[in-house]
Amino acid sequence: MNTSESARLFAEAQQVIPGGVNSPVRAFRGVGGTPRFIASGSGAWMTDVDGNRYLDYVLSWGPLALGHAHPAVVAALTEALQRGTSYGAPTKLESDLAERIIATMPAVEMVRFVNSGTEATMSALRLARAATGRDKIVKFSGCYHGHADMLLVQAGSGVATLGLPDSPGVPASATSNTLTAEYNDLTAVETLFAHYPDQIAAVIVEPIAANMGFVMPAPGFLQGIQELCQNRGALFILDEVMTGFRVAPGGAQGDWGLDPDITCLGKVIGGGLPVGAYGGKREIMRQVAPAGPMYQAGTLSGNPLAMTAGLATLNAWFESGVFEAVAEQTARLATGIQASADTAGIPLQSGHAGTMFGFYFLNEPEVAITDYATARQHADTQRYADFFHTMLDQGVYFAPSQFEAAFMSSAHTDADITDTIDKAAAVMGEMAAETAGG
Ligand code: KE4
Repeated sequence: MNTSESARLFAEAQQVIPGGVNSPVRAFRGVGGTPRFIASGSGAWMTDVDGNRYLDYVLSWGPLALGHAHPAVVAALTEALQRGTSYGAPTKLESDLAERIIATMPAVEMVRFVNSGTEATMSALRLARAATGRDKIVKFSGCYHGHADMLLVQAGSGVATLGLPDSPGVPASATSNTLTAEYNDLTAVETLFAHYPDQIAAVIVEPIAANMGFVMPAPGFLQGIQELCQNRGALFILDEVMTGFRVAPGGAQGDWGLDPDITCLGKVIGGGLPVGAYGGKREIMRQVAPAGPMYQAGTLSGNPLAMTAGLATLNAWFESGVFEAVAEQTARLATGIQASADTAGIPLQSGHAGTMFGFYFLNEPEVAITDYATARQHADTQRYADFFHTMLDQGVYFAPSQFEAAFMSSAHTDADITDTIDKAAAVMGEMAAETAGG
């Protein structure tokens, strides 16, 4: 596959942008090789600057539920653009999208829009601290909630991909109130509450740990956190930036009967434009300025183009049968990849929920990845990298990191899924032959 233009542009970009990218995981450091510079996207496909086409299972890390350049999104944005790009004043669009989210997410009664998932979680934690008068927060190793100082502790996603020991530049004072536990370890959370009585403002958790790969919550884990928070006077913050509208139309909270005090959203609700949101119980959200004293602001928050793209995306996403069809495709692909590995005798652990999925190549059979410690211990990152590049060279684009999830769109076809499974089965077969050959 010719990638000379990507290589040239990457060399140029590294002279003017740190690492040549504007978000670390894009640099392919988790898998090696040259990141592909993308020229365009259409439907389920992207085309790079060398003219290579890729079936896209990253979908901008989740936002593109409808795939690239969906006609309804393009038409809505084209029309909105004629009226300008930003007003710095309220618009009906913001209320429309807020009402759409409130109508769908059971625990959300009021919403504030921001410009990224990072802003959403950072603001949610400030709100929890304001609402409780407490300072400590609990997060889970390997979970990623954006790059706010207090959350860059044992973070997932790009931090995990690069194997960074957290981040320089984050002063101890910024993380001294951040407590961590292993994902799926409810006892550890109970211990923290016992050790820090009346000091924990909130527990923030991803409903699915999809920034360390793809780890499902153990039965009772999320409900247990919710009950602990309720009983100990802390707020339960569900970070649905990735899972919201992807795990189920009403998010993980809708599907799994959760009742978080605050929900963080992003990605799909912006349809590929910069957006984030935090929302929750009315009496909590009313503490946010200017209704209340907790300050948070943003020049482009609720931007009319982002609101337009989000509304157009959710309108199409909620058309009858669309979500269910994409969820079926997701299940077929995830189970197809698993079956291919099982047939070839390649140790692999896959998971899927709604329209998102993931898989780990394992460094030994019969082990289970249930948290960040076991992910670091048992994920075979070299084999993932080999799989990634072999598939990429055949025009299939998975995440350039073992510690990321994958996504499906309504633009992917049955033939796309079948072709991906066939290609994956061939790669697994080659891996098995190499292993047998010594
Ligand atoms: P952003 O600030 O990147 O919009 O959102 C941060 C965030 C918060 N919460 C969850 C659960 C998230 O998954 C994210 C961001 N996700 C990563 C992908 N794993 C963003 C990709 C990137 O950093 O380039």
